Amino acid sequence: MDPRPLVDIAAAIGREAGALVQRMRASAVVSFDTKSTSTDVVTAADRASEQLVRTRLSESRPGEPVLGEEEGGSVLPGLTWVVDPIDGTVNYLYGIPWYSVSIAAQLDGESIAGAVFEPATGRMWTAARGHGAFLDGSPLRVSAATDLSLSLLGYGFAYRPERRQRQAEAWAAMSTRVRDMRRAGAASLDLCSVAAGRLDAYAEHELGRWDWAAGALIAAEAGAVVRLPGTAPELGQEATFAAAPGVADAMYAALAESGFGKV
Ligand code: LIP
Repeated sequence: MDPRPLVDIAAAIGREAGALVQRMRASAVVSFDTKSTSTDVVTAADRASEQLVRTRLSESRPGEPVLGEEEGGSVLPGLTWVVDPIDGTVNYLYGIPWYSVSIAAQLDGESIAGAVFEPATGRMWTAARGHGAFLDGSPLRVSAATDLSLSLLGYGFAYRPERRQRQAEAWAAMSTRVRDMRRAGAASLDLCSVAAGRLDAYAEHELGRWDWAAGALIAAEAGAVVRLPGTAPELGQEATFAAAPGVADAMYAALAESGFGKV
C-alpha cells in the first residue's frame, strides 16, 4: 500500500479541524469538563474537532475504523485511523499557541502515514513510512548531537499527582546529565521537534496512542531512534522515547539510571 495518499487525507482533514478549533478558541469562552483527574481536561473544541474528523474520514474512507481520544475505538487488523483532536489541550485552554490536531493511519497497529497540524501557526508536519518527514513540504532531519551533556531533552508529566512526584524526582536526576530540559505540553509536537532537531530527545510515560501515532512516525522518518510503549522495558512499559541517533544510547541509559523506568 502506498501511504502517501493517506498523508494527503490526514493533512487536509487536520487542517480543516484545526481551523475549527482555532475559531472556537477565538470566539467563545472555552468550556471544559475533566476526565481522569481534575487537571485532565477536555474542551468542547476537542469534541467538535473529533466529530469533524470522524465525519470527514467516513466520507473519504468509508468503513475504516477510527480510534479517537474523546470517542474511543480500537486498533483493528488492517487500516485504522488514530486521532488526537487537540493534542496539548491544557495549552489550548490557557491560550498557549503550542497544540495540534494529530491524525495517523496505522496498518495492523503500525503508523504508515501521519499529519500533525498546528492551528496557531498553520504549520503542517507530515510523514509517510519509507518516504521521509516534512515540515510544510521541507525535509526534516534530526540533530547531529553526540554529547549527552550538551543535549536538549523534552519531557512530560502524567496527570496523576502521585506519579508526578516520582516523575519529578527522575527529571531532577536527569537535569544534571543534559544541557537543559523542556516541558512543552504536546507530545505530538515534542516528537516533531525531535524530527526537526529542535530537541535532541524526548521521553514521557502514559501517552495515548493518539498522542504518538503521527509524531513518532515523523520522528522516525527524520532519522530518530524511536521506542514506542512496550518496546522500552528499561524505561517502563508505558514509555515513549525518541532521540537523535548520536545520543540515543546514552540518553536511554541515563533515563534508566535516573529511575525513569520505576516511576
Ligand atoms: C497531552 C500530551 C502531553 C502530556 C499531557 C497530555 P492531550 O495530551 O500531549 O505530552 O504531557 O499530559 O497527555 O491530553 O493534550 O491530548
